[in-house]
Amino acid sequence: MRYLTAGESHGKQLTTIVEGIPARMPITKEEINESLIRRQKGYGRGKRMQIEKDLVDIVGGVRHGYTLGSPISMVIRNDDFKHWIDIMGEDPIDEDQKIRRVVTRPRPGHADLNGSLKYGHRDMRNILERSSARETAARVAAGAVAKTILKQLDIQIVGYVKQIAGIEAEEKDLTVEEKMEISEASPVRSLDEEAGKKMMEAIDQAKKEGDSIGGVCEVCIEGMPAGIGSYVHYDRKLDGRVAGAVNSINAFKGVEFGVGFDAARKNGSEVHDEIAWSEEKGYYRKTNRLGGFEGGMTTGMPIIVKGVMKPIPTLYKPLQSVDIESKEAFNASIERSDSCAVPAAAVVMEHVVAFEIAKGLLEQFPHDQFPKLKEAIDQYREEIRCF
Ligand code: EPS
Repeated sequence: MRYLTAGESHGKQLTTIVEGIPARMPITKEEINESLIRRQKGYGRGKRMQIEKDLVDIVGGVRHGYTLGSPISMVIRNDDFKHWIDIMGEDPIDEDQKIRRVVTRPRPGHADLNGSLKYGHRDMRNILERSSARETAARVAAGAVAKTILKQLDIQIVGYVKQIAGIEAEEKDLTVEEKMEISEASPVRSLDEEAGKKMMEAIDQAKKEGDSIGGVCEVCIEGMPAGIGSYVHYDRKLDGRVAGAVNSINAFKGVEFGVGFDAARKNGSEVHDEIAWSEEKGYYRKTNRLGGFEGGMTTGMPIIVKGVMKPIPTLYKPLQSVDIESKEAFNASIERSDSCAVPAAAVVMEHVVAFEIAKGLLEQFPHDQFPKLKEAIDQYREEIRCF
């Protein structure tokens, strides 16, 4: 199972191709659209989200509500493209025609300068159009396909916001369903209403000051059987793959599982989870400090993964940079930006994690046909319960 995305932020469309999805699995575009709509919400987003209405068009791999086993191809149109046709069109332009909105001033914290050095573009629009977080809409479409697999295998996944600008949501003992419902009703996807209000105030303050703020997102997965992933090779460790996927989201700078970085301050007896057994559940852990992974494999306990997002680097408040043509210093300022995208990033994180989890599962079981995959996983669940 793998996916590719294509498309520029102000180009015609975003395209996602997902390969390796079992045949004969029920799927609808409504499920994918639900994910795309969730990603567009969130307090702190800029004007662009008022322009876009992200809806998917499935153009391959699905027929009459079922997957065919062929690549699933999906398209999300960029409504903003109508304002950018001359600037982002694919046709060659006359030599005497002046290219508009050329970017020669790299924004600190963005891919602009490093991307230009690497690819030799002197117009940094050629970099920023693709490095834009607009691309995460296409990744959410891929993750939404993965989520339909997980859902039909009784695996639930939800992403929410743990912290914004240092304001922490209090830990609450909630089911995945409750987490889904509460985070969905919160403008900042917080499970803690009080903290959520303070997060919104912090976003208002950042906006007023022309600044941006970051935070921490968390994803929780329940229903995963133990023993998915492997310890035998670095690239088969499922927690490693999940961490890579999370860190690849635009502006993400770090990943933790369970107690995460706090493990460095604790003794082993405070970090590891004692093993127990019951007739009904089979093996289980008395606690879940390691967040559902041991030895690169799932433990059968809920998977709890956090990702930290830096403040968006596109700021109204100018930061110093250098124009690559004149080599003169200037203060970078912009016309349009989000002041906080952490709530939207929680949805993105949920979807990139869903993809890696579904991929790990499929690798371990026959998956050409969905009914056979489901049967094999049900049988494995019973085997490990009786082990
Ligand atoms: C982004 C800048 C903004 C964001 C965009 C990511 O877009 P624009 O440059 O058009 O104002 O709104 O996010 C999205 C378009 C999206 O769909 O999430 C950036 O520079 O990364």
